[in-house]
Amino acid sequence: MDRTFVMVKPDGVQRGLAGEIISRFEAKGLKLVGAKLELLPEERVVEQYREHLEKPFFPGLKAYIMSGPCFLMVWEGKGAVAVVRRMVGATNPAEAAPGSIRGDFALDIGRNVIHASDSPESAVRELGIHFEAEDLVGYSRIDEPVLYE
Ligand code: IDP
Repeated sequence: MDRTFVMVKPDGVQRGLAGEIISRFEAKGLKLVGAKLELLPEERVVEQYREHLEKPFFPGLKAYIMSGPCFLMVWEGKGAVAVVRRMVGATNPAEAAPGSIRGDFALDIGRNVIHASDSPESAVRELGIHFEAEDLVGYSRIDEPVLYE
Protein backbone atom coordinates (compact mmCIF):
# COMPACT_ATOMS: atom_id res chain seq x y z
CA MET A 1 0.00 0.00 0.00
CA ASP A 2 1.12 3.54 -0.72
CA ARG A 3 1.83 6.10 1.95
CA THR A 4 1.81 9.87 1.63
CA PHE A 5 2.84 12.77 3.82
CA VAL A 6 0.18 15.42 4.52
CA MET A 7 0.41 18.53 6.67
CA VAL A 8 -2.30 20.96 7.75
CA LYS A 9 -0.43 24.26 7.64
CA PRO A 10 -0.68 26.87 10.44
CA ASP A 11 -3.60 28.73 8.80
CA GLY A 12 -5.56 25.46 8.61
CA VAL A 13 -4.86 24.63 12.27
CA GLN A 14 -5.74 28.18 13.41
CA ARG A 15 -8.96 28.13 11.39
CA GLY A 16 -10.04 24.84 12.97
CA LEU A 17 -9.93 22.90 9.71
CA ALA A 18 -7.82 19.93 10.88
CA GLY A 19 -10.84 17.86 11.88
CA GLU A 20 -12.67 18.49 8.58
CA ILE A 21 -9.55 17.56 6.63
CA ILE A 22 -9.02 14.35 8.63
CA SER A 23 -12.69 13.47 8.10
CA ARG A 24 -12.39 13.78 4.31
CA PHE A 25 -9.43 11.39 4.14
CA GLU A 26 -11.06 8.97 6.59
CA ALA A 27 -14.31 8.93 4.63
CA LYS A 28 -12.38 8.30 1.40
CA GLY A 29 -11.10 5.08 2.98
CA LEU A 30 -7.52 6.13 3.60
CA LYS A 31 -5.91 4.90 6.81
CA LEU A 32 -4.16 7.26 9.24
CA VAL A 33 -0.87 5.63 10.24
CA GLY A 34 0.89 8.58 11.88
CA ALA A 35 0.01 12.04 13.24
CA LYS A 36 1.43 14.81 15.39
CA LEU A 37 0.92 18.51 16.14
CA GLU A 38 4.20 20.38 15.95
CA LEU A 39 5.92 23.75 15.68
CA LEU A 40 8.39 22.92 12.91
CA PRO A 41 12.04 23.83 13.43
CA GLU A 42 13.66 25.92 10.69
CA GLU A 43 15.92 23.13 9.43
CA ARG A 44 12.97 20.83 8.71
CA VAL A 45 11.07 23.62 6.91
CA VAL A 46 14.14 24.26 4.74
CA GLU A 47 14.50 20.53 4.04
CA GLN A 48 10.79 20.16 3.26
CA TYR A 49 10.82 23.05 0.77
CA ARG A 50 14.43 22.73 -0.50
CA GLU A 51 13.32 22.95 -4.17
CA HIS A 52 12.00 26.46 -3.44
CA LEU A 53 15.02 27.84 -1.52
CA GLU A 54 15.94 30.32 -4.26
CA LYS A 55 12.36 31.42 -5.05
CA PRO A 56 11.34 34.97 -4.14
CA PHE A 57 8.45 33.66 -2.04
CA PHE A 58 10.65 31.38 0.09
CA PRO A 59 11.24 33.76 3.06
CA GLY A 60 7.48 34.37 3.30
CA LEU A 61 6.76 30.66 2.95
CA LYS A 62 9.20 29.80 5.74
CA ALA A 63 7.73 32.47 8.05
CA TYR A 64 4.20 31.21 7.28
CA ILE A 65 5.01 27.56 7.98
CA MET A 66 6.78 28.52 11.24
CA SER A 67 4.04 30.94 12.38
CA GLY A 68 2.17 28.32 14.43
CA PRO A 69 1.62 24.62 14.89
CA CYS A 70 1.26 22.33 11.90
CA PHE A 71 -0.64 19.04 12.02
CA LEU A 72 1.50 16.37 10.35
CA MET A 73 -0.01 13.12 9.12
CA VAL A 74 0.79 9.99 7.18
CA TRP A 75 -2.06 8.42 5.21
CA GLU A 76 -2.01 4.98 3.63
CA GLY A 77 -4.11 3.41 0.88
CA LYS A 78 -4.26 2.34 -2.74
CA GLY A 79 -2.75 5.12 -4.86
CA ALA A 80 -2.63 7.35 -1.76
CA VAL A 81 -0.18 9.95 -3.14
CA ALA A 82 -2.18 10.80 -6.27
CA VAL A 83 -5.57 10.41 -4.58
CA VAL A 84 -4.62 12.86 -1.81
CA ARG A 85 -3.16 15.38 -4.27
CA ARG A 86 -6.46 15.41 -6.15
CA MET A 87 -8.40 15.84 -2.92
CA VAL A 88 -6.07 18.73 -1.93
CA GLY A 89 -6.43 20.57 -5.25
CA ALA A 90 -4.26 23.01 -7.21
CA THR A 91 -1.50 24.98 -5.44
CA ASN A 92 -3.33 28.26 -6.11
CA PRO A 93 -6.69 28.01 -4.30
CA ALA A 94 -8.20 30.44 -6.81
CA GLU A 95 -7.74 27.73 -9.44
CA ALA A 96 -8.42 24.71 -7.22
CA ALA A 97 -11.57 22.80 -8.15
CA PRO A 98 -14.63 23.17 -5.91
CA GLY A 99 -14.84 20.03 -3.79
CA SER A 100 -11.09 19.97 -3.24
CA ILE A 101 -9.74 21.12 0.13
CA ARG A 102 -8.01 24.20 -1.28
CA GLY A 103 -10.97 24.84 -3.57
CA ASP A 104 -13.38 24.80 -0.64
CA PHE A 105 -11.35 26.42 2.14
CA ALA A 106 -8.74 28.84 0.76
CA LEU A 107 -8.31 31.93 -1.43
CA ASP A 108 -4.62 32.86 -1.45
CA ILE A 109 -1.64 30.87 -2.79
CA GLY A 110 0.37 32.03 0.23
CA ARG A 111 -2.26 30.65 2.66
CA ASN A 112 -3.36 27.41 1.03
CA VAL A 113 -4.13 25.42 4.20
CA ILE A 114 -2.50 22.08 3.42
CA HIS A 115 0.55 20.33 2.03
CA ALA A 116 0.61 16.89 0.42
CA SER A 117 3.49 15.02 -1.24
CA ASP A 118 3.45 15.37 -5.05
CA SER A 119 5.01 11.99 -5.98
CA PRO A 120 5.83 8.64 -4.37
CA GLU A 121 9.50 9.72 -4.24
CA SER A 122 8.60 12.99 -2.46
CA ALA A 123 6.40 11.05 -0.05
CA VAL A 124 9.31 8.82 1.00
CA ARG A 125 11.62 11.82 1.32
CA GLU A 126 9.14 13.97 3.28
CA LEU A 127 8.09 11.13 5.56
CA GLY A 128 11.77 10.66 6.40
CA ILE A 129 12.17 14.35 7.30
CA HIS A 130 9.29 14.42 9.75
CA PHE A 131 8.67 10.91 11.11
CA GLU A 132 10.73 8.09 12.62
CA ALA A 133 9.77 4.59 11.49
CA GLU A 134 8.58 3.80 15.03
CA ASP A 135 6.17 6.79 14.95
CA LEU A 136 4.09 5.02 12.27
CA VAL A 137 1.50 2.45 13.31
CA GLY A 138 0.63 -0.53 11.12
CA TYR A 139 -2.88 -1.91 11.67
CA SER A 140 -5.98 -3.00 9.77
CA ARG A 141 -9.09 -0.87 9.40
CA ILE A 142 -12.18 -2.93 10.02
CA ASP A 143 -13.69 -1.81 6.68
CA GLU A 144 -10.72 -2.84 4.54
CA PRO A 145 -12.38 -6.06 3.28
CA VAL A 146 -15.21 -3.98 1.76
CA LEU A 147 -13.08 -1.01 0.62
CA TYR A 148 -10.93 -3.04 -1.74
CA GLU A 149 -11.81 -5.54 -4.48
P1 IDP B 1 2.24 22.40 -3.66
O1 IDP B 1 2.14 22.80 -2.20
O2 IDP B 1 0.87 22.39 -4.33
O3 IDP B 1 3.02 21.13 -3.88
P2 IDP B 1 4.56 23.95 -4.62
O4 IDP B 1 4.70 24.57 -5.97
O5 IDP B 1 5.46 22.80 -4.27
O6 IDP B 1 3.03 23.57 -4.43
O7 IDP B 1 4.79 25.11 -3.56
C1 IDP B 1 4.94 24.82 -2.20
C2 IDP B 1 4.22 25.86 -1.39
O8 IDP B 1 4.88 27.12 -1.56
C3 IDP B 1 2.78 26.13 -1.80
O9 IDP B 1 1.86 25.20 -1.27
C4 IDP B 1 2.56 27.52 -1.25
O10 IDP B 1 2.34 27.47 0.18
C5 IDP B 1 3.92 28.16 -1.49
N1 IDP B 1 3.96 28.89 -2.75
C6 IDP B 1 4.14 28.41 -4.00
N2 IDP B 1 4.10 29.38 -4.92
C7 IDP B 1 3.89 30.53 -4.23
C8 IDP B 1 3.76 31.90 -4.62
O11 IDP B 1 3.83 32.26 -5.80
N3 IDP B 1 3.56 32.80 -3.60
C9 IDP B 1 3.49 32.43 -2.29
N4 IDP B 1 3.61 31.15 -1.88
C10 IDP B 1 3.80 30.22 -2.85
